[in-house]
Amino acid sequence: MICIKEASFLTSATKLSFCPPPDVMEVVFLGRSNVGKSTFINLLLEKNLAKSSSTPGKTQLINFFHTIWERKAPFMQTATFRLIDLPGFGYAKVSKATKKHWEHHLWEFLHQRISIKLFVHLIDARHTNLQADTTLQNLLHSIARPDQRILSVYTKFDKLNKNQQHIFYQKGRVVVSNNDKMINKKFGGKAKIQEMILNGVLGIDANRDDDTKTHIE
Ligand SMILES: Nc1nc2c(ncn2[C@@H]2O[C@H](COP(=O)(O)OP(=O)(O)OP(=O)(O)O)[C@@H](O)[C@H]2O)c(=O)[nH]1
Ligand SMILES: [Mg+2]
Repeated sequence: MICIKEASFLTSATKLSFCPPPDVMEVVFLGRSNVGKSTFINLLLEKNLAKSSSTPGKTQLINFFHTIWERKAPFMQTATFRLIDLPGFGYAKVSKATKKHWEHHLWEFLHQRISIKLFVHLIDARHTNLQADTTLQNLLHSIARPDQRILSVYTKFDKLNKNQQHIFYQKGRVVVSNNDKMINKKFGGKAKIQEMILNGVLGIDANRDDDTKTHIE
């Protein structure tokens, strides 16, 4: 059982040089625009901190949130880390040059930021084979250091029919229905996702015998 002891907005940055010093562990949320990054952060933190919108391109800055998480069982453990909400990629209503500039900027950010312990890649459960997601996945695997973890989370699970949902369960994928303010009970609910995030930050690896450990890709 995890308790979010503190969760607050820290700062926004327009570029790498404006980010706070990388002196605290961080989790970064990545994915296409409108996939549900900001909504997912709010769900995890049980608070409306990250701005979400039905219009793609809502998040335009690198937003940092300060958090303190506490695990009560099987032993007491407290962890302080930041969550980073990024603008989505693939947002069409900006110029190609702006897009290119941002992608370069993002790549630089992900590669150089030594405080990142966990990359959370959000993928729309209805569109699992998009080139943009494959490219990001490959990129993350190519840059991840041994102390960094990658977790794929499939959003908008509520939009799938029962048969489609069954396939996700069979594959053991991490699924969420952000809009319900809950994560499917059959999957393990919000508590399980919070466990995965905390384990990922702390570098506790997957173990098939214990389904509260992070599924590392
Ligand atoms: N049905 C459903 N809607 C969702 C889910 N997650 C997010 N949404 C909705 O999708 C829209 C986009 O959510 P955001 O959290 O703003 O998405 P984002 O990835 O932060 O978008 P950008 O900031 O543009 O990159 C909002 O209208 C959310 O309510 C989900 O799991 N299911
Ligand atoms: Mg957002």
